[in-house]
Amino acid sequence: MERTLILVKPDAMQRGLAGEVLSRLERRGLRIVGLRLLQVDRAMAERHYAEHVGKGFFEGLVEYITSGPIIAAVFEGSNAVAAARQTMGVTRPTEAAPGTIRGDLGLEVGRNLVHGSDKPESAEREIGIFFEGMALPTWTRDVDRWVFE
Ligand code: D4T
Repeated sequence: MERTLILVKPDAMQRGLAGEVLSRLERRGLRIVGLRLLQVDRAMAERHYAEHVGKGFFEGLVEYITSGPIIAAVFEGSNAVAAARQTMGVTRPTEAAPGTIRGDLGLEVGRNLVHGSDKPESAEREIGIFFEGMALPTWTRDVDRWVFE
C-alpha cells in the first residue's frame, strides 16, 4: 500500500469545497489514514515548498497557503500517489482535464484548490511535516477487497 499527502488549500476551504475534494478521493477508493485541520505558518510553508524557495511565484505561494486554515490528509491505497494526482488534475486548472478536481472547480494556478504528493518519497517527507510525531492508524475496510485486487 502506498500513501500520499493531500492538502485542501485555503481557497477550497473558503469555497466550502473541503468535503467535495476529500469525497472525490475517497470515492476513488483511497482510504483515509490521517486527517488534520491546521493553519500553516511561514516556516511550515518553506519546509513543504522547499524546492520552490527563491522562485518568482514563491512569495505568492506562501501568502496563499498561509492565508487560512487547510486540511491535511493522508490517503492510502494501491498507486495512491498517481491516483490522487490523476483525480486532482494537472497543476494549472485551465490545463486540467474535465472530470478532475482542478479541471471542474478551478481557474488559476495560484488558486488550484488542492495539493497531492508527486512521488512516494515526497509523500513520506510531507507526511513527516504535517503529521510530525503523530501515529497514523492502521486499519482496513470491509470494502477493501472490492477495491484492491
Ligand atoms: P502543489 O504542490 O500545490 O500540489 O502543486 P503541484 O505539485 O501540482 O505543482 P508544483 O509543485 O509545480 O507547484 C507548487 C505550487 O506552486 C504554485 N505555482 C506553481 C504557481 O503559483 N506558479 C507556477 O508557475 C507554478 C509552476 C502552484 C502549485
